[in-house]
Amino acid sequence: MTDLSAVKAALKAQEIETPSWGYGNSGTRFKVFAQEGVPRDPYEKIEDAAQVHAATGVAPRVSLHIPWDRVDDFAALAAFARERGLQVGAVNSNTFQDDDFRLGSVAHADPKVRRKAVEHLLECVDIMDATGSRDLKLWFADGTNYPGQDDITGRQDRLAEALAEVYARLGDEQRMILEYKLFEPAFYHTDVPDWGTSYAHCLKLGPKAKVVVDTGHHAPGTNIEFIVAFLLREDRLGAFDFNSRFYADDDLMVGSADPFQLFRILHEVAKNDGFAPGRQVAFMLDQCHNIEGKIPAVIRSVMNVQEATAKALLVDLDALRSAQSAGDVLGANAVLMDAYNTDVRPLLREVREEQGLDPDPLAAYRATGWQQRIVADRVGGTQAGWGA
Ligand code: AOS
Ligand code: ZN
Ligand code: ZN
Repeated sequence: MTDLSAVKAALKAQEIETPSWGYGNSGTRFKVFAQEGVPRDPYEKIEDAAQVHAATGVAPRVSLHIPWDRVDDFAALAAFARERGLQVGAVNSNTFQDDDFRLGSVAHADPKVRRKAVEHLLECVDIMDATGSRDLKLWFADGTNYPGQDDITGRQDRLAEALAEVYARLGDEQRMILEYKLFEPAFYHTDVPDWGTSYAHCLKLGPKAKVVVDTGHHAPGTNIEFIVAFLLREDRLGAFDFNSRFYADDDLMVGSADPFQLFRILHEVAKNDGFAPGRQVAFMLDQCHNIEGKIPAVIRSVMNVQEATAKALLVDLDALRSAQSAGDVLGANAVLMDAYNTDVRPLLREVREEQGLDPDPLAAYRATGWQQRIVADRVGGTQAGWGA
């Protein structure tokens, strides 16, 4: 039997990190639809993230992205966040939006370009020092478009050298978390295309280097929960970038395309003790809300993670293990499906009430009037967006 009070305690202790860029305008290469009330600077993004935390109670951290969130005084930005009950989460680097990085950044053939990329990553660690952030989150767009364009192994050597220099700069409590992605923007080969490549680099670097699993970064049909189970077993799962995809890196709301996959992933997390604070797995969103309202979409995403987590925590692990050891294929599968098919919404409403929160976070947000206020107040200036 599952212990319901332990499930509730785990749900109350869960922390989901939201991305600063999720509050800004975003789009596709076809069109960015500007929305009213969108933040004009990093301070306003933090104000919006604070609304998500106030409504849900489980979103106390916001990831920054440099240079999109560059400010003069990062310590002041972190203090502004703390005054609103938030901490600065991961610092995301950007080595993909500068003309110098056309042929790559840390894996580029030209040492001058590599130097520029490494200096940017080192600056991100300075920002971590100033904000108290624990995680340097690295995603590299590096790769090639055509066979023969560059030397694949040479690029691995350059990548490894750059990572080692940045790793050596990390403080004792800081980590480097390395994200992989199958393709895009490079279309022939990518320098960190899969979890195995990321894992191999992390192993060489040391224990402060861990892998980031972005749920939108795999080939169709990839068994993501296997990757999660493997990385947890090796203590190399650093973080999730949660989002949903139908085709490629769609960055849609987590749990919207395939809630069953999210449940299977979180079941592996629960079974392998990945929710324990000591495991230091960061549960981040990496999403872009191109056509839907941004703050409500982030709230909905947080709720989707909570629902999948609740179902994963409800799996009767004793019953599952005895069915597994008895070779009871259908019985074991039924244990999992029983948990997945449970309507956990009443349980989550109860959990929120026990935390002194509104049982309906979206209604709670609507009742604040924040949306009307930002639409009225945030006029003028340039609205922040993905890439701005
Ligand atoms: C890119 O595809 C990756 O998912 C990155 O994690 C992320 O979207 C980026 O760092 C935000 O710029
Ligand atoms: Zn990502
Ligand atoms: Zn992505």
